[in-house]
Amino acid sequence: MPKVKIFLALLTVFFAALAVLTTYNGFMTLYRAGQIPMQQAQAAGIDVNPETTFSVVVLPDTQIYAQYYPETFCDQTEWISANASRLNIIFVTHVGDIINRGAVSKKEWKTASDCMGVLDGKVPYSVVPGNHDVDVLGYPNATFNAFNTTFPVSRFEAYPWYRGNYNNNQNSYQVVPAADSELLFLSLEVDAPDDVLTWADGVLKAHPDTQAIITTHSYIDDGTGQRNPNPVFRPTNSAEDIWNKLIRSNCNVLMVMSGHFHDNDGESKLESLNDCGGTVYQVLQDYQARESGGNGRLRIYNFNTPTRTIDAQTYSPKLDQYEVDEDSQFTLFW
Ligand SMILES: [Ca+2]
Repeated sequence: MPKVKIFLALLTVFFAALAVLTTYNGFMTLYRAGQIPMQQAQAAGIDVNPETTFSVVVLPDTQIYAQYYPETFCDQTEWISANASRLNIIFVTHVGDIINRGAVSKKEWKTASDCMGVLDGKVPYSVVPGNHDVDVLGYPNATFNAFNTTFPVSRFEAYPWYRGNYNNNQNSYQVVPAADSELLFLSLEVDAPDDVLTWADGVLKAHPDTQAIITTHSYIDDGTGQRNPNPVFRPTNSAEDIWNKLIRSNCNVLMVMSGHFHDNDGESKLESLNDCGGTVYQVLQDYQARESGGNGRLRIYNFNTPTRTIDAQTYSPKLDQYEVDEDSQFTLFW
């Protein structure tokens, strides 16, 4: 009898193992075929397939961390660095308002340099000035010398993905491999003046077959859900102007990332048709008005090539928590 029991026990273990293996293999087959969203695969503990999937991380306004919670700022980039391989993070784009108090705050710039420096040589990234990243807060004294000293062109120009700049590093663009293609990232200084838009137009037109993601500090207002009709702090171009003068006619622009506004909960997205009838996703993420300046919340966009989906996730490395309501976790199509 004991032999029978042992046999039955072994048989049970065998079939249980077979069931697990079959389920796992089936899951993997579907995932590799692009039939399972990346976030479900991640939840199942499966690394992404770099041939078909990749991630872009957006760092929203870090100004409150730079002033009060420097460890939260570094938590963000250390988490990105630690997960760059697992999530195949191809690029990190900071939306501006990196620091809070302008040039009086050398300590904030040091924090910004140190925390963004975690990514140096590890993950390609861009920074762009917001209205707080000026030497003296407010117009007309706004210059960006401290920004350009902290994040000079020389900090990036040796990287093959850093392709160009305008007004020092206030405006820059990068091209990175993305699965079987490439993506172009274009960062534009807050309230971009006409000469900046002329430069940006040239960059986009020089890469007509490369999809582009633009980052600029002030764009979607979460109070209205629309593009801001006014510039933030100087008499140059508003978000609506940037849409009309630059984005709508350059049909390779896929997304626009922004921060700055936090009238509601700092999250909003707007879909607009460009002049070719294609959809442009314009997304706001800014958690600075939340507890502790946002607790390090960042936005992850998981691109899946076979399904042409972009799964957005909002995550706090500090709390190890995802925000999963509909304006924080959603799927786009590209
Ligand atoms: Ca939310």
